[in-house]
Amino acid sequence: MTATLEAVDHVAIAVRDLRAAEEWYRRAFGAEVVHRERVEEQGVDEALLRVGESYVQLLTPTRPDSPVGKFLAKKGEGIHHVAYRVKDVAAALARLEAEGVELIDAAPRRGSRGTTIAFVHPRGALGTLIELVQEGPHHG
Ligand code: CMX
Ligand code: CO
Repeated sequence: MTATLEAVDHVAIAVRDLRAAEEWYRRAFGAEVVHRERVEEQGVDEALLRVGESYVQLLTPTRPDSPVGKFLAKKGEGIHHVAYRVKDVAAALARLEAEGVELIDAAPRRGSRGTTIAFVHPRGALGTLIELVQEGPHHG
């Protein structure tokens, strides 16, 4: 069976104060922000810190009823999701669907940094919210 996952793209951490979190990573590890973006569809402001070939994605909500807003209210700050890099999000989703895995996104959508993404529900994924990330923009 061929492996779908190529790398850990990012580990995402929900935080209340993005600038304070960036500063914490800078002081603790010398980690620098390489990208900042607001993703309105997801209701988040994000900061990406490069860690080798991967990123740490610091996330803070732009509105309380967003996924990260609800997560912070319920669980507080902490790891929100793990994102795996794949060659082809649509193909990975088709495989998951064939395996009967519960998806959040039935089809690929636009992610930050000009990527194409999809989320897998934590309920059917060992309690972990999983994001699949494909380099390159989503068309369609
Ligand atoms: N990790 C693990 N479990 C989670 C979770 C998370 N991040 N968020 C919610 N859950 C669990 C809850 O604990 C709850 O479990 P129980 O049923 O056992 O109590 C269940 O999922 C439902 O939780 P909820 O608080 O009612 O939340 P919703 O169902 O409204 O939303 C989810 C949960 C995962 C469907 C929603 O957060 C989502 O659609 N996420 C995908 C999009 C996203 O996270 N966007 C922000 C990041 C954007 C980016 O990375 O670019
Ligand atoms: Co992410």
